Amino acid sequence: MPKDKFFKVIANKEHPGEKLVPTHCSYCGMQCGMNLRVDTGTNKIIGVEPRYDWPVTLGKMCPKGVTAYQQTNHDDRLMKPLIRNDRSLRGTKEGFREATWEEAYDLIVRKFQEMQQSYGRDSLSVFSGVSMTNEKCYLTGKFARVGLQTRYIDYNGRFCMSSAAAGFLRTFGIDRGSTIPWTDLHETDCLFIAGSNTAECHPTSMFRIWEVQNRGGYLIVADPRETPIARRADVHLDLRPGTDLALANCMVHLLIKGGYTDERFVAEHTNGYEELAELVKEFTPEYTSEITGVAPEKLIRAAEIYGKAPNAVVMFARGIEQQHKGSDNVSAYTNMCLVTGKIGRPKAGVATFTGQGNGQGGREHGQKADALPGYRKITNPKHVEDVSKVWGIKPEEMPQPGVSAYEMFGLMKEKTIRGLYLLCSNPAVSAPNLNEVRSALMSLDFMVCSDIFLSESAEYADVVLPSTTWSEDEGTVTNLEGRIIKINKAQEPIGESKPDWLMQVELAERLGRGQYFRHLTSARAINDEFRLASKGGYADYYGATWEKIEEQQGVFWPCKDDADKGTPHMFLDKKFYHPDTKAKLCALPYRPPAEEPCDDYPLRLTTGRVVYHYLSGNQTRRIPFLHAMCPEPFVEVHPETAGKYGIEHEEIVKLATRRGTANFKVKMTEAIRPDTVFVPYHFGHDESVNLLTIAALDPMSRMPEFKVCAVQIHKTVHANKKQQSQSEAVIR
Ligand SMILES: Nc1nc2c(c(=O)[nH]1)N[C@H]1C(S)=C(S)[C@@H](COP(=O)(O)OP(=O)(O)OC[C@H]3O[C@@H](n4cnc5c(=O)[nH]c(N)nc54)[C@H](O)[C@@H]3O)O[C@H]1N2
Ligand SMILES: Nc1nc2c(c(=O)[nH]1)N[C@H]1C(S)=C(S)[C@@H](COP(=O)(O)OP(=O)(O)OC[C@H]3O[C@@H](n4cnc5c(=O)[nH]c(N)nc54)[C@H](O)[C@@H]3O)O[C@H]1N2
Ligand code: SF4
Ligand SMILES: [Mo]
Repeated sequence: MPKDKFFKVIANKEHPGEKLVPTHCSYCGMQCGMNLRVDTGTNKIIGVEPRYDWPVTLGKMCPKGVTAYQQTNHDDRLMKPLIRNDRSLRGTKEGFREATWEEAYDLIVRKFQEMQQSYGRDSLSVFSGVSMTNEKCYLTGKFARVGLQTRYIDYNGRFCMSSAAAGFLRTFGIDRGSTIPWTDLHETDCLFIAGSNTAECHPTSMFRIWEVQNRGGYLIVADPRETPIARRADVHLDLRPGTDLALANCMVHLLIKGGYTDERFVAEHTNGYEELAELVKEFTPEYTSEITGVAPEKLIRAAEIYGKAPNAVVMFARGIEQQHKGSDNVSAYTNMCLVTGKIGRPKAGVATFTGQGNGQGGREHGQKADALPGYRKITNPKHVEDVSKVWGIKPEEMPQPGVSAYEMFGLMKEKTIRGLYLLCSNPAVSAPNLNEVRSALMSLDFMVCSDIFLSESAEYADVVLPSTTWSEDEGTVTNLEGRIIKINKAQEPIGESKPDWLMQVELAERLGRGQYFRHLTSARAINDEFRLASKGGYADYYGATWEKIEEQQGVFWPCKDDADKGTPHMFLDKKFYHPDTKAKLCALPYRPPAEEPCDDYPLRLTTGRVVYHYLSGNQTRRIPFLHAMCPEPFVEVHPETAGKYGIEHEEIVKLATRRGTANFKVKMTEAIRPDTVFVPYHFGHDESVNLLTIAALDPMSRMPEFKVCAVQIHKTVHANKKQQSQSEAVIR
């Protein structure tokens, strides 16, 4: 396809009567390139084909991506607003009636105004998500602060990218998820990957990872489970969940001991080396082995490989980040790049596997409790002034910072927060310690939920608003590299569904705040304002126009103006974003997980994903192929552990923590440590593993410790017949 046709609709010559709309997948941060196939008679999406011309993924897609199009015209789509007429049925699918948009808006506006009059502006809250475009994420932040005038807004990235963000901000003074473009990855000499199940969660990165090994390079993987990448790794560091900080400190210990440090780089471009060198002295392979359970020889071999590699990339994901010391883990692993000087040049650096499609852009433009567009701080008077100017408000009208996602539920329970506008997230499945979260949702006076399907969280709502899918609207998304890309509209919104930005503009009008929103009549108009609002911030998108995105196959931020082509490689000039331009080496003492195993709760529970489902599963559980491949959750148990408890493969067991219990079918596997069990979290109601997880929060990032808590495992008599018979189906 000629480049100038990059995101223009093209005729499908192979299938007359069809057109192809170039866009990207709705799901993960890879944002694989795809063409949506649209029937030109009905103007409906009917299929998909990969886009070979997309440089990041080169025509690769995973099972979720090839079926993503089936969401758009799915029978379960919400077509009209719903109003709850029976509050006693909250927490169930029952008790709703269909309504017109006017009725729904009237009710929302009346309730919101009543609550704010009686209990103050901050009695309302907004909880959002980053499966939305930058334009929607930006507008949601503005809608909370200017439309609703509340301080309480936070989002699901708090459960996802917040530790990476906090760690990178501390180390570099800026938080761009990858310091290099993905197109460099396969050319490096060593990949050190910690806490990422890349093959299942970012599958279209795999061809680059295998290519490193095919070229004679090395792969080191740190994961308690033998995931597909761990299986093929040159060294698998099979650590106990929650012990990464010791492992990372040990790597730095061994890099110093082996003489692999770059003294000149350390002296000229970093601070804190002396303190770090002192701290890591203690982390000998033997001592670290006691904490992590990883054999000392493996630790030594891993450090040697990384140390000797001319170029290397340290990569990580939620395995290390979803801990109550996740941001310390991020800074500690990043120390490896800094002490060896393997950063600030092509093919070397650090990257986190950003989770959601717009996990990067969505965290930069003001959905966080303390952040404003362009990664500005709501506590910085200059930043507030800059953004207030763009928004047309007085700086003193800017609300104060709010609290983090999980903490909002605490405020709901104590009735400080009384109303919730939830969009693009399903916390009744995905938040930790669900018994608490579900009772917080029950305690609300009034709740609005905008979604494409009736989610488990929508079951708690008083009004449900039907939103459009990604394929029925346009805008930009920032992928896991930091590359801003364009999502294109392939069909008109189904039924009466509307894009979230339009709901907010219309609600603002009815709330008497129309003057700040009514000029925003399209995604394009929002993009213009949002680029301006980001101008001069750390995450400067001002120069990333839609035209430039098309011309260059995406634009890497920062991109300051028209002449700026963007920044694929970070720190090429060895200047970091702290005032003295130096990166900070962080000396971070080891701390155990918030909840260690004990006699009563003897095992470690960790949670995560499978390739067939996405997050809370509200989208993927409805796709027939994905459901058939993985119809229910399971618990991975090592045969040795199973033997100890007299448990068999495919038997239903009960898991119990200090917070709750849930039953799962056993998947017996040697690919997990005997002291650890694993459950994927994509399922709702009593199948949610989050009934068990702990909400211990990282003090810096406020990330909950999804990745480790203490658990009991019990044999069950097959009392639950229904579940037993359902469980005949295949597990993965
Ligand atoms: N198929 C699929 N792909 C996805 C998603 C999805 O839901 N499904 N979600 C997207 C999103 S939003 C995200 S955030 C990413 C998540 O991507 P990942 O972080 O790769 O996924 P997880 O399965 O949560 O966890 C990764 C690994 O961490 C390991 N782990 C657990 N505890 C520890 C620990 O203490 N230390 C270390 N080093 N490792 C540990 C687990 O065994 C697991 O293999 O995936 C994205 N892609
Ligand atoms: N135990 C455990 N829990 C976890 C994790 C873990 O590893 N273990 N991981 C955490 C992580 S990394 C994440 S990212 C969170 C994610 O958790 P959630 O935020 O719950 O993620 P989703 O399932 O993507 O929820 C998005 C919802 O919005 C809907 N939706 C999709 N597109 C749109 C749109 O354009 N507009 C609107 N209004 N709605 C839309 C979807 O149907 C879905 O119901 O889960 C976290 N929870
Ligand atoms: S790897 Fe991620 S973006 Fe690519 S097709 Fe799969 S879910 Fe979609
Ligand atoms: Mo995530």
